[in-house]
Parts: sequence; structure tokens; C-alpha cells
Amino acid sequence: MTARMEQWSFPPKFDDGYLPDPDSRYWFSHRETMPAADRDAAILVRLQEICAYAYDHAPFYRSKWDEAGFHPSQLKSLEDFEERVPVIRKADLRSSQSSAPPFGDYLCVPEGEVHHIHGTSGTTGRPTAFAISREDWRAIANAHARIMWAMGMRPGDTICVAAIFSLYMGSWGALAGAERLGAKAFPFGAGASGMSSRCAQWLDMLKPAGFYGTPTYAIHLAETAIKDGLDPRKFGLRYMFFSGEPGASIPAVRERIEDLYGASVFDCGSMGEMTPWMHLGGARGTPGMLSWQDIVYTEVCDPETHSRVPYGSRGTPVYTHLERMSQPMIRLESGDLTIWEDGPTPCGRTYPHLPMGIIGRIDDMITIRGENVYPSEIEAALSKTDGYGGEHRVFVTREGTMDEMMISVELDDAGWQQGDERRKAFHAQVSRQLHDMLGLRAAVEVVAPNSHERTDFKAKRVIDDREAFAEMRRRQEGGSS
Ligand code: 8LH
Repeated sequence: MTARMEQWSFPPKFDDGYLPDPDSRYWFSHRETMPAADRDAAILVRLQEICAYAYDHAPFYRSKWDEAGFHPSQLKSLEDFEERVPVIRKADLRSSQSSAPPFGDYLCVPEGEVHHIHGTSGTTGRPTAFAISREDWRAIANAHARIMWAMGMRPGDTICVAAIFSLYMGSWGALAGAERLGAKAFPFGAGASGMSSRCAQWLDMLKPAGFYGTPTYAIHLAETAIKDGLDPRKFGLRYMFFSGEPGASIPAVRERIEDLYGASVFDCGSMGEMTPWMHLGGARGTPGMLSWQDIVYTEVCDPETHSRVPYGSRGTPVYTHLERMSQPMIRLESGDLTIWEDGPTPCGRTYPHLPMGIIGRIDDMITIRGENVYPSEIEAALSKTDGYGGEHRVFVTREGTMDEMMISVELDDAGWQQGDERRKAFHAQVSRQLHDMLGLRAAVEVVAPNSHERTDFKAKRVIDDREAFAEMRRRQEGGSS
């Protein structure tokens, strides 16, 4: 069966001139639609190859696996992989890079082969460097072009990349895919002051087919365009693909963006470390995201045991690269939360799929009076409320021994103009919605449109001072002032 899998080899080799038949909905029709069990058999062989390769080239994996009593020769089934191969965490990568700087002892190619250096933002501690070889960059471009094809983008389409060009892999990954697809890449970027107005102006001029950014930014950009007297629906966008944060798989948010622009919305994205990060990525006809298992083998696992959860259940994705040679990630624990379903999907692909996308980071869960809630669920509830002005903030604090939550939510312009009665009614609607959808009783504040700051990157809507509060209490109890 592997003989029929298109461009499937180890090390990966790609024909950079290849394009599917223009009428095909698939880039690699066999790889995408083959029986999942046959694909799993091919994945097992690839896992044997990649584990042997990592064991030989990366002291990081060798010492971890020796300690866990695992040797690649023991890998006889996907269950062996799940049971015997320990997960790795971001902290392991950081510590490897601090003892073997700059790329860690999991760099499996000579440093001279590194073609791009990217990395994490490092806002919480030491940043991690991603060293990507030239061949891996090709693999990334090929994988992303393939997934963008599934969304409907075609050679010759203009694709606007409206995300910051820095170490962030989001923008660069979208650009690499657009280039490989033979599209007209339009790397507008983001992040400098005044760029949103100029982006709207360029979109109006160029009428691109495709757009990449974060969902939060797309909404902000549409608001900016409207304020500048432009109609985002006239930009002529047909495909908008998003990553970096929840939103594109939240029905009310997706519909809002589709409505603002008159375009189809697709969700994608896993983690910078896992580039080609579009391996979790949407396709025309299937809501949410597919898990393109022949690019990155994804297991949705119980966060404690790291064993796969049954289809239909919640768990955390654990990722393994199948087409990367420079810093292959083998069982990287994401810390995110999702639900996976078995294929096949409405688009005919036989991959598992994530109908709700990524719900959020497990660590971001908020517990208020025994109710657990994710910020994306609050966003879903508010976005469904008639009159929602597009932004909100969630404040979590500790009063006495109780955690308390307050949600500050914007009413839209039309509603705000209607005065007190409408504001009160909106307040009641929001409170009801939060209670009915999430079981939450939170204090609600209704504020004027545009009260909350907008961002051109990933939104940070939760302000949680419980840790600061607990810290202060510990200091006080410890006797210091
Ligand atoms: C998401 C999503 C999504 C990422 N839905 N949450 O943009 C893709 C890659 C390059 C990226 O954002 O990487 P980064 O900066 O390492 O962040 C990864 C985290 O971002 C990931 O663990 C998720 O928590 C979140 N994320 N794409 C929901 N489509």
C-alpha cells in the first residue's frame, strides 16, 4: 500500500514541481482518502524509521529512552509507541537548549544545514530556538501547500499574509505554503502602528482570494476598514484561514467573520515546534480541523496517562513529526484541549477530525464555584449574544476565600446609542447566555463599543490576579510586609 502513497519516503523527498489536477479536491488523493488502517500501517513503519534516526542522532532522545527502557527496535505496533515512548514537554526542550546551546541536543543535522531560525516568544522564561534545515523547509512548504489546496486555494490566487513577520512561525508557514502553491504571495505582515488601515486599503486594491491571520485580527481589521469607509465584503476574499488561537472553529465567531467578509473561514494550527503546523487544518466541506496523520502523527491523549482517549472524547494532543529531519518532535505534549472524532469526513478524507478545533490550553481553564470554563467557551457564548460589540475581558480575582469572575463586555454601536434601556436588556441577555450555555453566574459589566484594546495578534482576554493574590498572602503569612 505504501507504494501507492504519493511522495512518501524517509528521508522525505518532494517533487517541488508537482501540482494535482486542477479539478481534484485532493493534493495526494491516495494519501488523503486511503483506509485509515492502511495509513496506520505505513505510519508505524515511519515511526520505526524516525525513532531509529532520532536514537542515532539525538543524545536528547537516546538518554530519555534509555532511562525509560525503550529502544526503537521494540516498536512493533502503534500501541507500543503509545505505551513505551515517553512524552516530551516544552520544558525538556528548554533545558536541552540551555545545556547544549543554541539548538539543543535534539538537533539531528549538522548546524551548517540550518536554513531558518525561528522560536518561541520567550515571554515566560528562556525562549526556544527552532532550527529548520533547508530540506525541512521544503517539506513544510509542500505540506502547507497541500492543506491550503484542501481549503480551496489554487495557483495564481493572491494570498495575503497579515501576521507579524518575526520569529513567529504562523506568518512564515503561511508564506511558504503560498509560495509552493504557486500563488501570488502577498506578505503584508502586521504589528506596526497604522498597519491595519493600510492593510484594508491594500485588500481593497488587490482583491486577494486568500487571507491568513488570527481570528481576532480579522475582526479588528474589518472594524478598521468600516471606520475608514471601506466595505470588507468588497475585498473579494474567498478563503480566510486562521491559526494561533481559538475562534475559527467557534460557530458564532466563524459566522461573524464570514458575514463581515463574505468569505469561507478555515481553522488550522498546532504549535510552532510542530511546523508544518497546518497539520491540524481545515478542508472544504468539513467543519473544524482534520488531523493530517501522515504529516504529523497525532494522538489525543489523557493528560495524566498519555494514552489515547477513545474517539468522541476530550484529551490533549500529543504530536510526532513524520516529515522533519532537523529537530523532529517525538511525542511532544501540547497541553491543549480538544475532542477528536473518527474519519471519514464529509470532504472524503479518512483522517480523524477535531470538530471544535482546539478549545484552549488546559492550564487556561478557570474554575469558579465548582464550574470549569475555558475562555473560548465564554467567547462562544458572548459571540452568540445579539448586540455583542466584538470585545470583552474576563477578570478573575479572589475575594476572601472565593474566586470571583467579572466579565466586561462591549455592546455594539447601534445598541449603545439606544441608551439605558437597551444596555440593561443587553446586560440581562449576557447574564442569561452565560448561565444557560456555561452554567456560570458571573458579574457582568456592559461597556461602550471599542472600550477594550484590539490586537493584531493573539488576544489576551483573561486578567487573572488570583496567583498574585495568593503570592501576596503567602508573603504576608511568611511575615514579610
Ligand atoms: C490554537 C490554534 C487554533 C494555535 N485554535 N488554539 O499559529 C500556529 C502556530 C504557529 C502557533 O500559533 O504556534 P505557537 O505560537 O507556538 O502557539 C501554539 C499555541 O497556540 C497552541 O498550543 C494553542 O494553544 C494555540 N493555537 N493554533 C486554538 N487554531
